Amino acid sequence: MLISLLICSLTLLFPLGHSSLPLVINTWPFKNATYAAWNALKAGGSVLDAVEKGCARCEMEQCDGSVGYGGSPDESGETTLDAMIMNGDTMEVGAVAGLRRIKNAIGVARAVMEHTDHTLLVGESASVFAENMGFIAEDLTTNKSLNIFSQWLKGNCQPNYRKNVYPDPSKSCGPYRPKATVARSKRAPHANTHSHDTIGIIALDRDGHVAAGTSTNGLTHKVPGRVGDSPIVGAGAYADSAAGGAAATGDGDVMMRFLPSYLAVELMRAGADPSAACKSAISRIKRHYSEFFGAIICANTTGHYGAACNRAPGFNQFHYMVSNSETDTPILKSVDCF
Ligand code: SD4
Repeated sequence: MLISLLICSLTLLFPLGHSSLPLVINTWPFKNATYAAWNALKAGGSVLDAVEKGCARCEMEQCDGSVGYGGSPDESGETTLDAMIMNGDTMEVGAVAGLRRIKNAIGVARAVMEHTDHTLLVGESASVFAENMGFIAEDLTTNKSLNIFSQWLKGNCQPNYRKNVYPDPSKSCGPYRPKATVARSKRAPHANTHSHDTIGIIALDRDGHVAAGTSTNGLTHKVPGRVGDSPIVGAGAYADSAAGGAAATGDGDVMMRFLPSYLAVELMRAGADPSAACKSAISRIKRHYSEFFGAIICANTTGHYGAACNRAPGFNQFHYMVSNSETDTPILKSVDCF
């Protein structure tokens, strides 16, 4: 009796048609974010609401220390945030990069989309915009981020994201001066699975409306002013209700050069299934950066989904979350990297 009631109410909420729609899929095992996005859809919210709520949950919970306040202090010790949201119906996008003092980066990204004609606001000016829109200004530093920063300073500022430079000999770190170029292969890789865990979400409703978004605090010890892939349209995420959605995670400095989310969506538009589209987007990067750290999730308009990741030292498998009308609850998925 209870089961039939449940099936009945689920059917009312999500009438049958596409068996696996609605769908929420997000990078990494950020289950509470999946719940938040899924519950937003179930409550009658839009796909944009789902993406926003999911990312915001991670920002609040500081998912893996890689999303939200108090993580990834830059070279000056400050945490800054990158986020974007895309409406696959209208192709509108709102994004922020290097956002200071505001915890709810995805909320500000949505405000950029809904209350300006712009696509991307950056740095201090993005924060002033957010404050003007009523977002609360707070210190994003925590004891944890202070500690990461001071440990790094004590270690002579290594590792960092500088290359081909000499530190000032009278100081433990910058200012830096250029030195002769060294081969790329001689540089220590700076990206690893511990410094990269951006949340990327794709949401589809039962009518096939698609939205996608991301939120991250970027890279630990990044050069202040550095913007990663996450707030860049087509790099961090992409959505088109005529084709599907994709979201990427990993070494944004490398990945953004290839617009992997855009590529994956275009491949799905051309008929590739989501797993193949994800794999092709990763392969394109791999050709140039065989050991890059990164992964991507993809979903098409019928609710089929997939993921792919590049095999890199210490990264053999990528975990992501899915919730759809078949599961009605977040399910952990994994894919072997290739
Ligand atoms: C960046 N891609 O800023 C982001 C970091 C990340 O999982 O974790 N992605 O490069």
